[in-house]
Amino acid sequence: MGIIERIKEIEAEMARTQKNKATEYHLGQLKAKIAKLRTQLLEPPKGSSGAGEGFEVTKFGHGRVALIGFPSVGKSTLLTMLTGTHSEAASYEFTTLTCIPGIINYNDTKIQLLDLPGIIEGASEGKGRGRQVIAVSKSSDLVLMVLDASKSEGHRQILTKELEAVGLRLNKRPPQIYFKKKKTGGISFNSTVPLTHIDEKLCYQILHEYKIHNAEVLIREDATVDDLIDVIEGNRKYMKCVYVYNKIDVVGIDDVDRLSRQPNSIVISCNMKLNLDRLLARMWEEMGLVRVYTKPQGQQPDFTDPVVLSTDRGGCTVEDFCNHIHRSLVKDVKYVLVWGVSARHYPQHCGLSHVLQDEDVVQIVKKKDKEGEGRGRFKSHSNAPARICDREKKAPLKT
Ligand SMILES: Nc1nc2c(ncn2[C@@H]2O[C@H](COP(=O)(O)OP(=O)(O)OP(=O)(O)O)[C@@H](O)[C@H]2O)c(=O)[nH]1
Ligand SMILES: [Mg+2]
Repeated sequence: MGIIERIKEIEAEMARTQKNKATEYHLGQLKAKIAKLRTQLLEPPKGSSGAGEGFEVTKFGHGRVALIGFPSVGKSTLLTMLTGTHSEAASYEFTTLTCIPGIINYNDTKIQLLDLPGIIEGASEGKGRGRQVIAVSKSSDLVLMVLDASKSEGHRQILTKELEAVGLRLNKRPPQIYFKKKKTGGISFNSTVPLTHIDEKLCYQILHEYKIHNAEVLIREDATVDDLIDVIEGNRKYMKCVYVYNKIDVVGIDDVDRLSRQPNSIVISCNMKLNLDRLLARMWEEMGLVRVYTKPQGQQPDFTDPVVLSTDRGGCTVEDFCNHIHRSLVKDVKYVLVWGVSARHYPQHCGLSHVLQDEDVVQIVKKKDKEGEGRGRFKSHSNAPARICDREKKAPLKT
C-alpha cells in the first residue's frame, strides 16, 4: 500500500471515530501517524539524487513574495500589473507552467514577486506541479494567496489545508512548547498553565509513536495535540500570508464589503486597477523591512541607497547592520550614533545590540588605530625597556 492510501485510510478511521474522552488518546495517536506519513511523503524517494526537477529562480532583492492560487484567478495578470515583467495570461486554466520572477521597486527596496502555476486540490500529494510550487513558496518571505472573489469561499480553506499538509503554517506563531530529546532519563512532562487538550498520558503515547522514550517536554500555553506534533516534527515553517481577492469587478458591493473585512484579506481588481496601491502597501508592511540610511562623519546622510534589514533575514540590530556593510566592521566599531524612531534623543549613542527601526539614520564611529603600550603623553615610541632594572648596564667609568 502506498503512503497516500495509508493516509487516506487513517483519515477515514478518524472520521469514523467518535470524539470523546475515551477515544482522545486513540485520535491523538492517529494524528501522529498521519504527520509521520506526511513527512515521509515529502522526503525524496530513496536512490534518487537530489530532490528532482524544481523551479530554479535565484533570490534577488530584499524580500521574496510568492503568488499562490488556483488556476485562472489572475496571478499572471497581477504580476504583469505590479512588475512590468510580462507573464502570459489567458482565460484558460494552467496558462503559466513555470515560475516567472518579477521585481517591484517600492519605498527604495526591491521585492521579488514570483508568478507560479496554479495549484489544485491534492497538490500536497504531488498532483499537478503542486510540490514544486509549494517548495518555492516555502523559500519566500510572504505568501500572497490569490483567490477569485466570484468563486466559492471554500477555496481558501482547501488551499490552506494543502499548505498545512506539507508543513506550512500561515499567519501562526510557533507553539510555546519546549521539547528536547535526551539520551537517558525517561520522559519528563511539565506545564506552566492548566492544560485542557493534552495530558501526560497522551503526550507519552504520541512520543511513543515517534519512538522517543527520553525527552523533556515543557508546555507553556494551552496547546493542542497538533501543536505538540508540530514541535516534535520540528520542520514546520511559519509564514505570513495575505489573502488577495481578485476580480471584484464582477461581484456585488455587499460581497466586496464582506470579503474586505475578513482578517488578513485585501480585495483588488487587476482589470480595473482597483486597490493595487493598497495591496503594495500591505505587502510591504507585512514583510517588516527596515531601511537604515548611513551617514558619513560630518556629511549629510545618504538617502538614496538604504541598507535593508529584516527580522526574518538576519535581524535588525546595529550588529546586523554592520555585518551587512562588511564582516570585519564589527570589531572596529566604538559606538554608533542613531537618529530616528528607535532613538530616545537625537543623536543617541548606541551599542551593537540596539534594535534599529525603519528609516533610522546611523553614523558609525570607529575605534582609533591601535595605540602603543603607553597611554596619553606617556606614550613611548623608544625601544627603551620599561623597568629600570632591565636597563642595559653601562660599563663602569675608567678612573
Ligand atoms: N473580470 C476580471 N477578470 C480578470 C481580472 N484579472 C484577471 N482576469 C482574467 O482572468 C483570466 C486568467 O488570468 P491569468 O492571469 O492567466 O490567471 P492565472 O492565475 O495566472 O492562471 P494560470 O496561469 O492558469 O494558473 C484572464 O482571462 C484575465 O483576463 C480581474 O480583475 N477581473
Ligand atoms: Mg498564470
